[in-house]
Amino acid sequence: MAGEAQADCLFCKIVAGEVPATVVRESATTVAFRDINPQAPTHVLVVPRAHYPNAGALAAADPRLTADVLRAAAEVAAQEGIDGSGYRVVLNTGSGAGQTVFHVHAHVLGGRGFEWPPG
Ligand code: D5M
Repeated sequence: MAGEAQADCLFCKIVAGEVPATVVRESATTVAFRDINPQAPTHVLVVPRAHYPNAGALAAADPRLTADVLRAAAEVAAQEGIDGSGYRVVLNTGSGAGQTVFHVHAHVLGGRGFEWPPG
């Protein structure tokens, strides 16, 4: 069923508390935790508790939950104090774009300058 936890999914295991993570914010529908390999002074991942493989699948199945993830990203940025200077929200989609974990996650990056286009 859409959104159901996947036994082999790392982020489902973090959501379930089966794999440890440094959780910085939680809601009824989302969990935010620090990236294990930070690419900026602040690097937090926001995931929906429900399992969807990528942003497109999430948006197609559950627009409200998609909004929850984006709102949580903004709340994390404010909580981390990076909203004033600007921050980046990244949703890598597909292995060619660098997605390595196929449970949708929004990277919230800040605390340094960013270039455009991204690498
Ligand atoms: O991003 C996947 C991200 O997930 C990548 O930046 C590393 C991070 N990661 C991998 N394992 C963990 C654990 N166990 N805790 C926290 N963060 C983790 P992608 O866009 O798929 O490349």
